[in-house]
Amino acid sequence: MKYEDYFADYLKEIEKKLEELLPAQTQYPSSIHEAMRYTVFPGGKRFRPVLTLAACEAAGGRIREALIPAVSVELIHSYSLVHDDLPALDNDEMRRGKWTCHKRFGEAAAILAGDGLLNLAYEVLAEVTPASKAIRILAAISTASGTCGMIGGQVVDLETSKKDFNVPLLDYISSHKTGKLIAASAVCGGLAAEAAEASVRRLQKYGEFLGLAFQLVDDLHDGDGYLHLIEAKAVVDKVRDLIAKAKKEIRALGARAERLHRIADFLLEKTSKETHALDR
Ligand code: GRG
Repeated sequence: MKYEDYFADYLKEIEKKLEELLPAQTQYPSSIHEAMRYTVFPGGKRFRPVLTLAACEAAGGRIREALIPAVSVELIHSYSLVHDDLPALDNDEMRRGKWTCHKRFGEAAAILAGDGLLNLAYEVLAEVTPASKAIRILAAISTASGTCGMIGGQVVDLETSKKDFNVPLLDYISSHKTGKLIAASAVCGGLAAEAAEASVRRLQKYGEFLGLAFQLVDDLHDGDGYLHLIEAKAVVDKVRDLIAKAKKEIRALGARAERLHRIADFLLEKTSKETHALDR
């Protein structure tokens, strides 16, 4: 079964919540709300919020308890893409088959739309109850997105010249730039379910292994990153090893973690597809 079909129920709830929480395009000042909505809809895979919902179920919670945190991580992800596409960073013109936010609305508007999405991510978390739960989720997301997380990874990536890249450094960059927010997505599901500390730690480890694997698969797709340093086969072996470790971490959560296993399997299937593409 395809990812979109297997997670159709999650995806429907995520779209509904995003639609509900993003200010209407007509809301004054409408230009920024238009740019924010342009960025979020239509979305990509919604990998991170799907992960949050699956982690919540794996920890014994109901998905409605994790919807706000799930949407919050997607908003952070969306802001990071808008800012990463800017001329000062990656200078990309296209994303998800359409103009990037700054190409469509101009640089100033894209900077502000990214800022708007980032702030909205935390604003919506204020609705989580009880407040003690909201604070733990907020701490997990903000730490993962900050300078010792996603932004830190991006900084090291920017500051490293091509000749200085090596595998340990790339592991740092990938596990921070990409892995931290993915790990936080899983952790937030556990926190939303008010899971025991041991389960939250398992979700964290699972998310870290999965997050690094996610970046490696992205590199296989783009022919970038690790592929400049090691053979494609070694990248694939590394992904397999990370996925095996991720799955092992959640074994103790039992049958409720079925969908977390499926997420890992989907990433593995994508790896096989990318490898076949490289072989051609
Ligand atoms: C905060 C200025 C600033 C930058 C943050 C992490 C980051 C830097 C930007 C994100 C851009 C990027 C290329 C990250 C690598 C992770 C990655 C593969 C992102 C694409 O995520 P997908 O595949 O995208 O989940 P969709 O389109 O499915 O949402």
